[in-house]
Amino acid sequence: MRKADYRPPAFRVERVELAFDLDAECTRVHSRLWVRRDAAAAPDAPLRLDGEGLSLETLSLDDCPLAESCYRLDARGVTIPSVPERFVLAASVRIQPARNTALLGLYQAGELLCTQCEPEAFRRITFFPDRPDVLASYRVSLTADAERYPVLLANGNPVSHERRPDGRHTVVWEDPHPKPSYLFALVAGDLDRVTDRFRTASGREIALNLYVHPRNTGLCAHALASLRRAMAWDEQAYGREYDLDVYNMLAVSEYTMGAMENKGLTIFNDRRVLTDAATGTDRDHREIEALVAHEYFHNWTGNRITCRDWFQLALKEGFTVFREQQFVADQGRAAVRRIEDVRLMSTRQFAEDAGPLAHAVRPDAYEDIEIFYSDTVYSKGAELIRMLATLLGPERFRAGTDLFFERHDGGAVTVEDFLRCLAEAAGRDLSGFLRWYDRSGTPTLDVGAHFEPASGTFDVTVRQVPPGAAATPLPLPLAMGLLDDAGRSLPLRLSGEPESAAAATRVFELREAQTRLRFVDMPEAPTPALLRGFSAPVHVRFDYRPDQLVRLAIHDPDPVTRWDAVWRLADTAVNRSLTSPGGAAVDTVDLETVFRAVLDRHPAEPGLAAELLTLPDLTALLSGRRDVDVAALDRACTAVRRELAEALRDDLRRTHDRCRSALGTAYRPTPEECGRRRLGSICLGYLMDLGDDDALDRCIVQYRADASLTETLVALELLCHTETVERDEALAAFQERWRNEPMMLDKWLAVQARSRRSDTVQRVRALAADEAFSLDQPNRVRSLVEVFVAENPLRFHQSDGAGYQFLADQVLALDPLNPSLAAVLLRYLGDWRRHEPQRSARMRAALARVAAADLSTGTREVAAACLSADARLMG
Ligand code: HT7
Ligand code: ZN
Repeated sequence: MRKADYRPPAFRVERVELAFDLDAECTRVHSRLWVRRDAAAAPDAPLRLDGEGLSLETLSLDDCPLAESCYRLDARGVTIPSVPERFVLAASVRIQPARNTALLGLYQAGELLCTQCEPEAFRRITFFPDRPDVLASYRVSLTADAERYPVLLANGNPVSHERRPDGRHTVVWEDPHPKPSYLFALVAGDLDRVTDRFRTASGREIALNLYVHPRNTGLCAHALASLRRAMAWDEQAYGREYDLDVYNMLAVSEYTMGAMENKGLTIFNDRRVLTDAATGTDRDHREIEALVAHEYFHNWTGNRITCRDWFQLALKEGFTVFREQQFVADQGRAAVRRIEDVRLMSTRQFAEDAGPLAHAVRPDAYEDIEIFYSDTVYSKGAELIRMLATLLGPERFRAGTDLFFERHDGGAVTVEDFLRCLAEAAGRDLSGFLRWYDRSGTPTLDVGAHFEPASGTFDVTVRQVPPGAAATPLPLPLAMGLLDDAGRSLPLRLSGEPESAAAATRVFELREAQTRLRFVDMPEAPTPALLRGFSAPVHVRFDYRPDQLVRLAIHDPDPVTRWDAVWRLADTAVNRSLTSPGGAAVDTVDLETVFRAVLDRHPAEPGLAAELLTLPDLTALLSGRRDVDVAALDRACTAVRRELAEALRDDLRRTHDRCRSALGTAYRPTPEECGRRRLGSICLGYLMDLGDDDALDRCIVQYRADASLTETLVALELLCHTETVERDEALAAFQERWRNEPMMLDKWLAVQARSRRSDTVQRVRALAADEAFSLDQPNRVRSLVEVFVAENPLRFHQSDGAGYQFLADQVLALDPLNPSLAAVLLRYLGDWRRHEPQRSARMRAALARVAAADLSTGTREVAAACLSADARLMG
């Protein structure tokens, strides 16, 4: 599929009526589609409907059954060569939810039946033009056994409920808002409902329902409270109200991704929505709040206004991630969330953009769109919207989004449509910005600076080096500041500007390949804080002196700049350690200075302090390097951590104690309390690197105190790296305690998958072979296999290649069952070129073994891209 080949649909579907006879073994779907030929289409254009894995029973046009000679059925759909201008097409098909292991379309999830249709799985439910630019209103009738499936849900508002004499019942739902087929959903099962209410700004009462397995009703309060906050926030920040009478959510255990924003019926992976004080960590609470909000925000960015085609995916995902980021920031987590986002960008997304799976935010072509649900589309997509918001300023950005919502409500649109609204509302030309969407790779800003003491001028030259062969520069906002030697902000004024222009942070719009900024009134050579807040998704190359980085890390008013300075110092220390002769002490004096200052100040900002003390891990260090020996890199990293822990032992112990004692007895996931727990955990981690008895005792005490799940799991994870009896006891106790709680056993699997111990691959293999583990359960696979390959680079890349073999085996076993998840996992073998020759060859061999098998389209596409000579995905 190529972006350039887009053609509007020849036929529109104005209304859809679906009647489901639900049964796990065999479900019958009767559809009636009100179809009309598009005015611009050729009068003899045939009708083509997508359909996969459907057993067609009957097909009729305007109530006349169609003979087999009147249509052509193939593996991907049906073609009816001759149809009138307007007609009603009715079809009856059979599908088998219980046999659907791909978890796409209608599938059996434990005792439930539920759906996942994005991006192209509605065609597994019935014949339809399954593309996002065909929008219709839906009426859905669900009939099922009343005892087995007492709850029957679909999109929209409920219309009627009728009991039948045969023990079955029928519920009808009507969704008045035209929607594309990927937003269709239904749910059937024996579910409990936990309810809440929300009154919109215009005074409408909305019923909020979270449907769960009856054992989980106590785990819903946090999600519902998060939803209410998100609804209120969207009204205030974007003027967007909810538009149905009910907002239903479902928590399901068998789900490949995190959640899906089906209109009025969001479906969540249960572990991404259910929690309470006993079973949820701080991170779970934080991520649930963000995901519930994300799915809710899709109601306008994605649902009311959708994408014209799947190349525009970043339009809904990038904008929605950006809105989610803004919401979380407004919940008192601005600094920590921004650092988390920048960390993701500068490790995972930059690596993706420089590796074999690099693609534009709006790719040019794909075979299977599912593999483009990537960090580039989601996170870089969000950064592009953030740049636009920065360039326009809050008022003009809001005027632009207001115009977008007003003009395109009910439409299926493109990135160009969005940019046009912003440009019109702001009265400026944004056409150059489109290049950001259509180009892959990360630009670099090469920055030079020169201070002239006699005139008090400071010249900063910024040269943009575009990625690859691209020549035209990309327009971007550069937010910057200058600090004096004492770390105070200096007012920034350019030569020729009035005094009133001076400000501590200025945003400069860079449009040219090279920009020169001459700052005046500088009392001394300042330290430049470049790219404050990560104002653009670029690399910044500037020859910082260590004392400048220390100054920025301690004093800059922008948390991201502080964090970035720490990472630059850490990178230098690790490089020094890598090249220093074996056993020689590593010089970490600069980092020690910063860490001391951060620890001194921590009561005011524990969450930020924790982020600043978190050094780049192996994955982050890997991303900017070539010819890497992971074991050597790990030794260098560990040497730096130990040196710091040795030098700061007392401060770390004191902070660990203080953080724990400052916590209240009742669990509260507030930013302050989460910050304290995180800071305490970071300190304990450094102390455990020393491997002394005091650290081990602290860890055991923390584990046994069981004060909060966050602290207990941190202690368990740290114990898991050790060869101690306490480790075995703690793991056994945790498993026994949570024997009947799959969500908790997932956490138990994950801590073992992260273990640094040399027997981890064998352990992970044994856990994968255990009967409690099943490839049918995406959450088990993610907790064990994905955590191992994504979060344990030391053991995944162990030199004998056992980690690679394990992953290849899992992908091969998984692909026939759940190709979406198999393709996600295979990506972790993609970056073989980055490693030293021996690992590189073993990694490539594992990849080639997978590629040689008979694979699903998406997995094959990933394998081919990772092995291809030019090492790039299309786009
Ligand atoms: N829009 C949703 C994407 C999604 C998905 C994609 C492919 C396969 C399965 C999937 N489940 C959900 C999620 C979101 O961004 O909110
Ligand atoms: Zn989304």
